[in-house]
Amino acid sequence: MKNYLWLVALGMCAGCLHAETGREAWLRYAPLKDSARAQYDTLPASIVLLGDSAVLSSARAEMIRGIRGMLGRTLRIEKGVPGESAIILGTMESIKAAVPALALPEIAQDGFFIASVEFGGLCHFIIASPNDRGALYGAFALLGKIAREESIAGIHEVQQPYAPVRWVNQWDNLNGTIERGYGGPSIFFDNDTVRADLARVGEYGRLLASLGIHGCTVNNVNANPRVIQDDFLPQLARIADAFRPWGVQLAVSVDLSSPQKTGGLDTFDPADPRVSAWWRGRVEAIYRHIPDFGGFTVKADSEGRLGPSSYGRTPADAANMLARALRPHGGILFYRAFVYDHHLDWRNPKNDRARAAYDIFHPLDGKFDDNVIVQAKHGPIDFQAREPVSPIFGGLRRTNIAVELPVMQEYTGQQKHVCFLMPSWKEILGFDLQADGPGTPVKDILAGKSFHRPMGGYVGVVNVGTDADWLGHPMGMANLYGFGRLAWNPDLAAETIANDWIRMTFGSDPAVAQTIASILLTSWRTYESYTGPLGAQTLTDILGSHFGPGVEASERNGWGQWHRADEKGIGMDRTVATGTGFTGQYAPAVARIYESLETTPDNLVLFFHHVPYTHRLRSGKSVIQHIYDSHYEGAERAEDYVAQWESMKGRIDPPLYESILARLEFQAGHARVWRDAICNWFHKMSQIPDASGRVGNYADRVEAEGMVLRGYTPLEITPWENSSGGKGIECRLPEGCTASFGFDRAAGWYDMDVEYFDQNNGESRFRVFVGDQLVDEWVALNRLPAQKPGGDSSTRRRIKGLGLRPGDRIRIEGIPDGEETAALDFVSIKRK
Ligand code: GCW
Repeated sequence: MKNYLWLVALGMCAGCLHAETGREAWLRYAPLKDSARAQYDTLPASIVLLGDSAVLSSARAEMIRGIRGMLGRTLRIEKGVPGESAIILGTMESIKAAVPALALPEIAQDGFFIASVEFGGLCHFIIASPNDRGALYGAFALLGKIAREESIAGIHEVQQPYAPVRWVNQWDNLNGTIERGYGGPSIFFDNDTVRADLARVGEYGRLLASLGIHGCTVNNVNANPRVIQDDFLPQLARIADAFRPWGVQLAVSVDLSSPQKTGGLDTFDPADPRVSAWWRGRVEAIYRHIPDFGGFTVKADSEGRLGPSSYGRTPADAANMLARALRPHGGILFYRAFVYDHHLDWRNPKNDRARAAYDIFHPLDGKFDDNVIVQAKHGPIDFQAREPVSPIFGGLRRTNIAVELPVMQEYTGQQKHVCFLMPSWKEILGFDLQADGPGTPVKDILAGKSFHRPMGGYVGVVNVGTDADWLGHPMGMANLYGFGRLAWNPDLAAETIANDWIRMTFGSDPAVAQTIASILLTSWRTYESYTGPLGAQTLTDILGSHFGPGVEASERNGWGQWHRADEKGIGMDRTVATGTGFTGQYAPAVARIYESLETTPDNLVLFFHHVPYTHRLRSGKSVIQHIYDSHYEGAERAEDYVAQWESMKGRIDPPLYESILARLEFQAGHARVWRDAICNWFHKMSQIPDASGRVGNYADRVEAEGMVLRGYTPLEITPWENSSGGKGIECRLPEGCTASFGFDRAAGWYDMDVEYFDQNNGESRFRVFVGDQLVDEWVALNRLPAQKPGGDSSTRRRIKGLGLRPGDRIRIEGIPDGEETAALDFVSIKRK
């Protein structure tokens, strides 16, 4: 008995030790199976580091950690090249000095050379780079190959980054919240100070380094001026210290009005010498604390942020003033092209927010200093599920430029929905802007190749938080991994990236790999199809959370995310001939495609043209039928992800399996909320029926407001389309309320969905009874961006396999909590 208990305890403990939280992400270094391990038997037993920087030491430590984890061997540290085979790690220069006979290739900064070479009659492994962090990247690359069980026999490989700049931004506020962050509070800040414990910052630096990312702007672009005040600098220096061993440079976002807000000046005019002197002083102070400081990111004249326009100056005036302060220290200035007027008059059909970046920045081309990078979102609006590539990338030939990509899925499901963005980013990076005829794809412009620029590249907005899995959804990390891989090599296929990520995160079970790949690789189009169709943008509540449906939220206000849907038709006319003229910002060959309704691809037709609902797409379908069909197909695919995942039971670490299952179930339910909101809105507006008869017909549903209510009271939901029938019910009695109805269909097995509203300002409890029997109970605990019943909070609880008979009474008990009223929308009962 005793022994038995002991065994159970041991089993449980081993389980705890190996429970997957997602914190290790793709750097788990899980032990390989014996069969896979054998191919690495020839790997040397010792490691030599030629050099002693912190970054090189990380490379050696990482090699030891990875080999120990995956192969169960501890590499022996040697001081000089030993008389036996060794892994030799260092800069090209140091390796050449130690082994002059060795021929090494020419490699760009951050690139590396991994080779098994023979000298002195021994077979060694070389990892060499022109710079320290390149050697670290080489170490990660070699370990990645082993983790993916790839052969390294006779390896002789050079890898170089496609673009010189590969950074990330975090939108963390100093109070510890994160703007558009969905993975918990900040790992950097809390309560207006830098956190005492920066362990997660070091771990984040390691993840970034493993992808070749070398810079991180840590605070919100809506910047708090305090971040560069004297008393904050020693704190910032601690963050830089945590990043440094991983070759990640620290940068901060600055508020351009700081000289006036906190600097004691009566102006922040970039042309005023007192202002530039103030900034020079700040920059010098920063570099005294952080000698390898990376630079500044600037958001100005945008969404209420002050900027150079206050003084009639241009973004170039402001950018250069800051860049000149940074230049003597080697710093870079990222100036965001997200500059637009959010008080546009929507009544004027010629107004168009999409034009803003090009209209403002194109005339300034050639006026930015060489250590300025203009940082532009990938599309002309804002991280929508689909947009055309921003014409700004073809419009700046004498300016460094970087693309800003949303790793955090602000407009693509906020990591509550799986939405793997590589297929989207591949389209963007591969898109040929034809600046000089064919041959200027975005990836080449960013790399500086097209227009011979010294700098340029990639900035991912990531917003990791303190959640164990960093982003709030284990699958969300595939976007960070993919961002880094594409920034390094935009020619990688989305499939390769997905497969590599899966292997490193979930192991080598081929069935697991196939299932997850099939979910990931279809997920962006799935999300697009149940949210914003045909380039109409995400159709979310743009005035609030950017999460649930909000068809009209973008219309008739100054934000300019209009899609101009009315009784007759939908879409923005952005043509030169009759619209806003936006298409004219592209080079003629591209402009021609978008200018004509006939040649514009269906998936962007509503971005460029206003058409009647009856307009026939190139696919042959009418616009309205496409809207209906795509939403039904998308919601069905989301449902299918649940089934696909369920077939993985037993093959994945149980807690991880369950947590992903819960998220996929939420997604499938929320996809249905999206489907119904969008379809019903367009149905009502257009008065055109769905050819398949689905829209508006929900035979399996019982509306909550139609049930027998005790305590519950009916509730109008706004906007109406975000709930079934425009209404729900709420309970304001602390002791709880009930809603019940009789089941009158044939006896059999059924699945029952209870659609309820889960807000973040309370934890209501629900219990469901069939007759007197309790069949399910739960607490509304999901972390959703919602404070009222509606499209952001609508959540499905699926109770599977209920045996029901005619005459059964089904009763739901709700107990409210806090501001949350245990609100219900409907119950749907479907035959199994
Ligand atoms: O889409 C908007 C977001 C803002 C964000 C802004 C930007 C940081 O809603 O939260 O502000 O984009 O990119 O500056």
